[in-house]
Amino acid sequence: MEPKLIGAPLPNIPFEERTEQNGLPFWRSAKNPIIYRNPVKGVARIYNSAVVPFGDGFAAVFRGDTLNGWPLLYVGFSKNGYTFDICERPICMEQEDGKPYAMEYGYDPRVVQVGDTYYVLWCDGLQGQPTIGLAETKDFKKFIFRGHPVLPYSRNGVLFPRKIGGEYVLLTRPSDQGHTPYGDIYLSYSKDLTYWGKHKLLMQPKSSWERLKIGAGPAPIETSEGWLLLYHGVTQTCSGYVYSMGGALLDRDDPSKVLHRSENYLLTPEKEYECVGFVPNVVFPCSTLTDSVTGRIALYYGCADTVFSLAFSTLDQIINYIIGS
Ligand code: BMA
Repeated sequence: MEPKLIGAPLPNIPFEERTEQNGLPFWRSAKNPIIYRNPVKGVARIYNSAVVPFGDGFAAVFRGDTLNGWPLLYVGFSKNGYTFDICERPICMEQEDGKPYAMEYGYDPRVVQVGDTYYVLWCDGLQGQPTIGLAETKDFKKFIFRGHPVLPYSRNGVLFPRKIGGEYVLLTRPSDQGHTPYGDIYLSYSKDLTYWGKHKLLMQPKSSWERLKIGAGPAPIETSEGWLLLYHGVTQTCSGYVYSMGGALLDRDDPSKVLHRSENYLLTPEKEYECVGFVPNVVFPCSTLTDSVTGRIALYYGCADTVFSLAFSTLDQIINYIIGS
């Protein structure tokens, strides 16, 4: 039986036929990078960011680094998934009591749609210390801050796109204050998105390309074979960190069970825009679009902490690779 994507059709998914024959399941867009340096006034670089279906097109929450080097979150809208109208003003959130939420910094956002609500998770500063921020929006104009699910220090907070066994499930990567030289992926559970517990270790680094640390990437994708988790893995070389992408399949009813995990990376820095930039040798996946009719998957990823790109695959190619490698 062909593996199937569980979810809605997305006939306008950005997609291009395979161009690269390198034995890996993903191939890059010929239009990469789709967002280049200095995309709007005041923003030097947009990279690790999330794109979701919205209306008859797409909405995005971008990580944008300002001209003074500070990371903030920005909204964008697109009809085709390639070109975005990006708002020049960073996102201003309000708290549940209507008062403004003073975001110290924000980076590496993920967005997941549950019903008619979009949940945004990002690396937020809690009195200066990095941890996960959670907010909700219905229209990408008004964002309501919903607190910090876990204590500092943590990064790479990613929510599953539906409750599992009556609970929301969150992936995090506990860390430290700086360029954390370690990291495993953990699961936490909540009935109400406010109180989180039952923390469990999900995965630790395994292969050489990810031996330093791993962190969840886009929101897990529900498939007939389990939850497809794409994640980043980091290795250390004598000239710095290298960020690649791995893949695993988790049990649909109990995502703490890893059914399969690829020994080899699914994407690694190869192109000049991935190898050269503000931080060289980084591919950092943060979101996917999926079309359940064709099995097509579009992956958005940041490159070298400088530009934003797209890659493509289909579910069968990814599953065969993860199970076979
Ligand atoms: C991580 C995060 C990412 C970044 C990566 C490489 O710690 O800060 O935003 O892409 O480092 O610099």
